[in-house]
Amino acid sequence: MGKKGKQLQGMAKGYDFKEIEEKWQLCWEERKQFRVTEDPSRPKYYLLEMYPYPSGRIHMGHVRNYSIGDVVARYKRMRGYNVLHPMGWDAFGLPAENAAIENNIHPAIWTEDNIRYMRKQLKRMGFSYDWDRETASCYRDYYKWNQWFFLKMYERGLAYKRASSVNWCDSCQTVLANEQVEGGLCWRCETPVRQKQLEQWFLRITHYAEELLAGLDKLPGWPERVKVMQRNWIGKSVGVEVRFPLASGDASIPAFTTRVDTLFGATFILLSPEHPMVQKVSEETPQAQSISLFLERMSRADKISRTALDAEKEGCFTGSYAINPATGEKIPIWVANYVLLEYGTGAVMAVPAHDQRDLEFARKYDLPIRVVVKGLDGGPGEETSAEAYVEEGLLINSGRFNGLPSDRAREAIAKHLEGNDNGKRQVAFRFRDWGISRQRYWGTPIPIIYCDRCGTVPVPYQDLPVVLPSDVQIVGKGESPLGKVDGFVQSGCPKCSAPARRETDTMDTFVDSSWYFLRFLSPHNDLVPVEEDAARYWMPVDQYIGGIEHAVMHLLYARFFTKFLHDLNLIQVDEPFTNLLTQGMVIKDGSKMSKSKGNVVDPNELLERYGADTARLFSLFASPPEKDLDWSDQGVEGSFRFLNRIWRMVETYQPSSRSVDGEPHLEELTVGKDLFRCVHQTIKKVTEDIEDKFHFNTAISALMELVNEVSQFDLSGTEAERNERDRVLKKALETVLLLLSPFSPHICEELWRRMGHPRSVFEEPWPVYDERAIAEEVALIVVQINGRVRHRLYLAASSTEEEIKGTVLSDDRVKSLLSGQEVKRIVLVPNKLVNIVLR
Ligand code: ANZ
Ligand code: ZN
Repeated sequence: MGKKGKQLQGMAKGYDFKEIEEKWQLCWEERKQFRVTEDPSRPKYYLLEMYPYPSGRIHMGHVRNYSIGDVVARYKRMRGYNVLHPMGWDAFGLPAENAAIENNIHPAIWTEDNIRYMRKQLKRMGFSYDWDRETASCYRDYYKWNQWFFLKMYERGLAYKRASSVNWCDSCQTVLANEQVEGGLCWRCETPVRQKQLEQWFLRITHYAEELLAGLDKLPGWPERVKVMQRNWIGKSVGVEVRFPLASGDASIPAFTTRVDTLFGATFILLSPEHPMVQKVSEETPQAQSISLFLERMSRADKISRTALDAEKEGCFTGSYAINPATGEKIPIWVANYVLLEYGTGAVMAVPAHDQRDLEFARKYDLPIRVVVKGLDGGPGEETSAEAYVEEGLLINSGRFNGLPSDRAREAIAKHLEGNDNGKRQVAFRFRDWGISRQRYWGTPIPIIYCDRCGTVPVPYQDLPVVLPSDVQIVGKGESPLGKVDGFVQSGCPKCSAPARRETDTMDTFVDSSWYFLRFLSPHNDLVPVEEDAARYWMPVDQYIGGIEHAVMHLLYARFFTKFLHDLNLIQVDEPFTNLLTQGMVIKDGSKMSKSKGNVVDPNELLERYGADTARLFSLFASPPEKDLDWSDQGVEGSFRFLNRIWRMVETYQPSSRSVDGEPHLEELTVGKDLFRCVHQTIKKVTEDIEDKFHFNTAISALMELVNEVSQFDLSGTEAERNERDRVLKKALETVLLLLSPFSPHICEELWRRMGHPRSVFEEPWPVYDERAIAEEVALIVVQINGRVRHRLYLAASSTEEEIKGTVLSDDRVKSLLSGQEVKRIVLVPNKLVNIVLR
């Protein structure tokens, strides 16, 4: 603490950033400079950064994320795009409720206070948002549409309720998604997670499984690793569902396998402890007692550690048998800890010779092991070893399928099973439907009413929104807080008007963030969630920027919602984000900045001491956006010094007495060519670095080099030379300001005006470079016509004879001199002279 206090104290010496930044923020705001509307005459660019949770104050991660986005937004505007750059608040969620419990403050007030404070902070950073589009997901005109989408899904069978075992945190008293369980612990409070059965609402994201997979192939602008994570999460497997009749003959157990080629080696069946058949196959057997003890124990174990690859395999015999449809043998049915109810059919045909987990299980309980695949090159033979042979190979011990390679055997056995009605080809997905029920207050009420007579009744559309009541006691214990608000729970049945009960669960807040990018397009329209014309114009998001921690859930849910809204004909696109940038973390002293590590730098301190322009510049300069950013006090100090240097340079710049208006041209220059070349090289470099994957750090380096050149520039000479040099210098200074303006907007805006420009620097076009000026070596070509010197041209020294002739003949001046006369021949002295001989 003491260290931090010493380093970030008082105001740094230098230009008066405070006054300048306030001045321009106010000006931009009053002029509503970044407000946009649909304009078909201009190309659109939708730039979006992940909207923040209003936790209280912004952190360095926000500063970085939003600085990256703001460079792109300002740059694209200067390139002539109509840029939509909105900001809002992911305002529902648990911390508001925790604050309510701890500090006895209402979540709505806590959230509103936080939003007010963080909005001020973002404005102090000078981000160029269209603030007129600001919205927050806790507003009823926002969450009304969550409810509307839910009802649309419900009508189509895409929202449904079922009992399911959920991850439960006793401390947060809430259901956790699998992804919110880290190593068996709650991601927020690190309490061990346990399993609990609850009636839950689900969204049928699996309905879109194939589309969500296929869509990834149409997203070249996404990082490969994010696509890989999504593919793995979806987890598509192609296999066969094999039917194993019970030996008792009165039912059968389907089991999903990707290795039906090993069917002859299936020597026992495994059921998940939660499998509905367990009861039936174990009752009235001598094992009934031990099975119920085993199930009891399993219900207390958490699923994640139970099914971990290295977890001890545990099981219990049910006392019943099934028939292997390939061999006709009776094989025992066991219950095993590592079989999941939710995957495939919740039952496994165990092939211990070729599956490592089954092998460990068979060894432990002394169950038969039969090798049915051997390596192509002979490989392991009939003997089993410590390791299961999991590779493909040639079939043995498999009756008439012997000798077939695994892939062909899978085909043949699948066909055979299908012919006898003993199985069917199946595709299984590892990911599950999205459980959205939360037993929480601060979220979107699920618009459902339960009536004793009519059952589950959706709230009619005209009754939306189901408003979250504000008079609520939040104690953090027991059932959903809404359940205790009588005025909310008691309601009339929309169908029969009898007294009925409202659903008291609220929605997962990931529902809010699954479509907020659409709400920004028409945030104040109360009749539709998103206006069709606005969506047609703005969608898809051209560039999305956010943290890698959202690679799976948020981005998958947003893609799911987009596909659903596309199918509702609300929007044309079926993928929301064309390009995705996942920025790295902010690191200090070797670990991620976090409260628990005590290595947090508060952006406020940075703003106080150095100002927004320095904070932005540092976070962009310190590393490329996708990499982690290592915090360094010297780096901040260096960025500040750089801005001060520019400040002094422009402030001390005195235009020479003669007018220096107009762009200098390469052709006319006799002095100052090196700086002129450097200016154009820098334009090229900065432009390409921004365009090409946002290499802001190298762009800023190039600007620093240009500033160096400027500071060493010699203005002496004859009056004519001084004037010429002065024009180059002015061009250089202006270019620095234009190129730097997306990074450090306030200082550039101020200096731009001080140089005498009436317009905002952000209304200027982005500078373009002259291809000839950046060629490393430039040659002066004297153009003669019939032996008389008529013109001079600069050309890249590396130009070929053909290029030189082409450039000379297409030069406007030369063309007018020739005025259509026929050229007899051209005499060329490379890099020196072109003589055009006319007839
Ligand atoms: C027999 C077999 C033999 C299998 C063999 C594998 C190797 P992927 O590829 O991830 O889709 N399985 C099926 N349902 C399961 C469940 N509910 N819980 C745990 N395991 C389950 O995995 C498919 C394989 O996982 C299936 O293929 C099945 O084991 C197992 F040499 O069937 B296999
Ligand atoms: Zn009713």
